[in-house]
Amino acid sequence: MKHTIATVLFSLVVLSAWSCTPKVPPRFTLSEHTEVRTEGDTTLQPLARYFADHFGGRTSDENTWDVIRLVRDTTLGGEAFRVEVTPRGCTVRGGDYGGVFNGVQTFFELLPAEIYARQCPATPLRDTLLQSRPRFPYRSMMLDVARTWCTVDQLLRQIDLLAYHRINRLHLHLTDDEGWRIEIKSHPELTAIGGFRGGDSPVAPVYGRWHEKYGGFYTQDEMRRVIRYAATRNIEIIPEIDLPGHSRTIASIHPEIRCNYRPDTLSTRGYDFRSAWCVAREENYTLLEEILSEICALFPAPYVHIGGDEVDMEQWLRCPDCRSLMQREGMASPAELEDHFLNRAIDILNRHHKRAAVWNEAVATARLSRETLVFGWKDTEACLKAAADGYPTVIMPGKYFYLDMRQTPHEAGHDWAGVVDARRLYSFDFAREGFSEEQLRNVVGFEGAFWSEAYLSHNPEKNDYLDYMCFPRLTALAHMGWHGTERRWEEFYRELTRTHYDRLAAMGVTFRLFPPKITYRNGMLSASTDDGSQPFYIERGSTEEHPYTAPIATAYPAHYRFISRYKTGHSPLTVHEEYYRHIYPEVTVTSSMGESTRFPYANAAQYRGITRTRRTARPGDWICYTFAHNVSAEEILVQTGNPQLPKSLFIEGVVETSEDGHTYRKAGTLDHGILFLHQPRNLKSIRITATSDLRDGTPFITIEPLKIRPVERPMK
Ligand code: TNX
Repeated sequence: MKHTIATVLFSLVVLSAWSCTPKVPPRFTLSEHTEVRTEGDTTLQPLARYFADHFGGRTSDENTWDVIRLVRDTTLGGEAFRVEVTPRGCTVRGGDYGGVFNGVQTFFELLPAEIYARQCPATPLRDTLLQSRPRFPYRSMMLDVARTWCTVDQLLRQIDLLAYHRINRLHLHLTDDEGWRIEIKSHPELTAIGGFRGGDSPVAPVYGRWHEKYGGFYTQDEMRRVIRYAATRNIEIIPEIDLPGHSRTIASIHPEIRCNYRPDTLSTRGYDFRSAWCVAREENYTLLEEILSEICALFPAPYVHIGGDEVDMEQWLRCPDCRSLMQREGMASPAELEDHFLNRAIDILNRHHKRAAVWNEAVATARLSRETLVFGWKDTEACLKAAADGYPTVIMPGKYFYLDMRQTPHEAGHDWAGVVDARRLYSFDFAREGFSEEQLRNVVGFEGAFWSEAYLSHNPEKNDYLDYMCFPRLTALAHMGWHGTERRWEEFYRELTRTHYDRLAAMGVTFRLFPPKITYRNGMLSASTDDGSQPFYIERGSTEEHPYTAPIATAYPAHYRFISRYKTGHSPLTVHEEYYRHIYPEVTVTSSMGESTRFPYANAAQYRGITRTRRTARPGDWICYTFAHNVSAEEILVQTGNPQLPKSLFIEGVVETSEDGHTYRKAGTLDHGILFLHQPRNLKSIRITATSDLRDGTPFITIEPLKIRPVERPMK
């Protein structure tokens, strides 16, 4: 995986421009008469077809004069290319298949954006010579299909989009606590049962839909089709079987793989949440061999990702068998048990001629072989350490590369790693993050990760949310993977707005635009954009969008929401900051479910964070907020749990309010765990009462701070 640093920054080098002779030279014209030839190199045939399909051209020898030749030229490096356009014909040379493919993508960039919609008009091309090579060999996206399953067609569509960006890896997170998505022929139960959760499945519906059984999986035949489709597009599928933690699905189907003790499941209504494989149980390695041998045979990639992240080692410390294994082997910490387990898995992979890829925790002790590919997700420090320890390292710290993070503070998405928009992602800089030359030599590239526990709340049947979360963040990642991290954002932003947005639109991607800028001065509310998009406004109480053409005279800036649109792209709904002004009146929180010691009531009462109860909810259980002094407000958001991550909330419940703390009046029922109280007046207390069982078996309820907007006064 080593590559020299001399793979320097390159930009696309225009070696010679078109000629400057006075008479207009004849130009090469791409049209349906153009023929793509591979000159007998049959391995390039699928690529020729892919290329020609984009403009309705031919791939057979028909003696036309408009010919594009695809040529493998080993004097160029891996994935490097050279594209030449002359009036007599074009040549796309590549150091290998990937190089020719990258050259084809560069050829697309010479054409109108319609090429991505396969509707390219006949196009005359200037004489051109372009050549380039990637800065990093590993330009990747991770898709978590375990939490939210995607259909085969959705995978193929995603592969197409990645390929247009010269992203060359798709890492599929195939198993997790909430699902098992890949057929294992020797263990059909893994998908037959583990492919679905909720309803009567033994796999608890911790995320997403809890009333219905949800899911799906890929048969090996389907996966072979995906692999082939990806390979034509220079994308290698990296499969991940997450071990030895994140394994609750397989542990629910095969409880015998867990540690040798009975857990206390009193507070979880009998559901066993333990997610780790027992390290000491010898039969576990037989099951592992049966699974991994099929994975090795199915996926042609040299690496199989075996996880290694976020293992709950408490389970091992409570297990008499694991403890005696530690003693026998003189292990000082349970982290060495993880080494032991992963080394056994790596032995299996090696026997099947594969190497292991792991998350950064797995090399915390730095005892795995240096052939192991490390994915540094936790933070930059984890990446620096892995690289310093001599591991080939994929850079993906969450606070830059997690595509499930929200892109402004009020948008959908997680925020545990921060707020990450394309600009933030693009700001990752090796020099500033402290990489030495030696560490940089071990960096193989970047990966953007779309974790999907919240995706199920965003209509995954349509691709809109995935598109919105991926683009243009992956456009930025692809750029860094190809060019390195030295370019200024302003330069890339210009490229984004002038070319990429049109290309994304032609691809049919619902991409994200940056929010319009909202200002309020002298009673006038204005919106502006700098990317050519059109802002619209939506008045309070309405859903209708009106084109914004001039500043709006109003004393209530918080009554307007804005969105900007350009072709298929749109910004988030954006409001003036006044909309987010909250008040924090003194309140106490109580509940019938007891208080967790780690997440006490004070967290919610002091508007600091969430509270957890000591146990899960039964019908009749309640949460009560009591104000020190009666409160009036514009709006109060009452919320249990996080509606995007439907776990640990009241599935169904009523909300009541009281002016004296004794007599209550019903204010409404929860919808996905939340209720807005509009213009409540003179409240002493708010009580939420569960009206149904918590069917997902989570061990606790989360109590959120109230979000209270002050009674409105005109601002001008
Ligand atoms: C951490 S990243 C996880 C995932 C979650 C993700 C949510 C990693 C190796 N583990 O299980 O889906 O955070 O952002």
